[in-house]
Amino acid sequence: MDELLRLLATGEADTTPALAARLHCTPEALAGRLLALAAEGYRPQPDAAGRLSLRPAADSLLPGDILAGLRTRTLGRGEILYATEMDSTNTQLKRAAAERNLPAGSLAVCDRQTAGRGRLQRAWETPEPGTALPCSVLLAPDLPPGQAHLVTLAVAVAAAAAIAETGLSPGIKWPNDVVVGGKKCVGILCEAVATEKGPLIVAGAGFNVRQRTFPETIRHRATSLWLMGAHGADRRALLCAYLSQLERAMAALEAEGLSGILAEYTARSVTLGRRVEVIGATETFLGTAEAIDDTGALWVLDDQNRRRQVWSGDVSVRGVMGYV
Ligand code: BT5
Repeated sequence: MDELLRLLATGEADTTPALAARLHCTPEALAGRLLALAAEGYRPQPDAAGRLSLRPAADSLLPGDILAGLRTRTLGRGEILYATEMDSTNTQLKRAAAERNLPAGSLAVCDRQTAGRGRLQRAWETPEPGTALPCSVLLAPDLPPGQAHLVTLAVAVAAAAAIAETGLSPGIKWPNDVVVGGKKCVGILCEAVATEKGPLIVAGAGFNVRQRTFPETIRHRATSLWLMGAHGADRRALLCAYLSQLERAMAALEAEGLSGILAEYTARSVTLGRRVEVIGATETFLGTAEAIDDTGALWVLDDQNRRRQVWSGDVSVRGVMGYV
């Protein structure tokens, strides 16, 4: 990121003469650089003492504006890849991480995805520009071998906690759908990427923020924060809250394993205690969801009274996301 922009965003900026001296440029050159930033959409403003800092516009996802709102130590503080339109933030961040040495904590974010991806080759819809928050974070989790799949549960906890900060009451449908009012508000897709530093994880989350409507095919199971009543939800504020929550949840996961986040996860669960249909690769069965263990597996008491451990697959929960 441009050094002037970084100084303005992190509140280290000063008066224009002091800034020019710090950046070793003339006041005229500094004025030109400030104009160029304004043309990109940034709004540097002086305080009473003439010290310049960024005043982010509402809902702006410009990298400098994101940096100005961060309260994290590492997440969001690597590179920030931003474009109004991307095919998929996961695809872009995976490619960049594989091609160059991106620091962990790097972020990809856009206003609109043209080829957003769900699990199992399904599509993730973010058609209207500026209403959704598709974002991906590069993580280097310090976890024992075989536990990387737990990251997705930490992402769900963090996304739900960030939404709770808007005043709504989100739930988590096992393993990683975040729902509000029984409809899906966030989809999560974590993928591994091979880098020079070894395997890292790209944690993608698509938040539905300001959509007023959804395509016919998903209307019965999708919602947005706006539709649930959070009319003031701001995508940049939500992103910054999410990154703080993700840093906290990942630290707890790394320190204590799943038990570090399990109480919070189960408190938000809309799956436990409910009738479920488990759609596996080889069979489908009905039962009641009873527990989530510290490996992240779901335990279901099936209708033949057998306790069954479910590792993956799709689980429909009665009353949630259009399943009746
Ligand atoms: C997911 O898949 O829920 C994971 C979605 C991850 C999206 C993020 S956005 C940032 C990053 N970049 C990407 O390319 N992906 C990640 P799955 O559980 O397979 O759910 C997909 C299904 O959800 C679709 O088949 C639709 O039925 C439904 N769906 C599609 N778009 C939706 C939306 N905007 N809101 C709610 N449901 C949606």
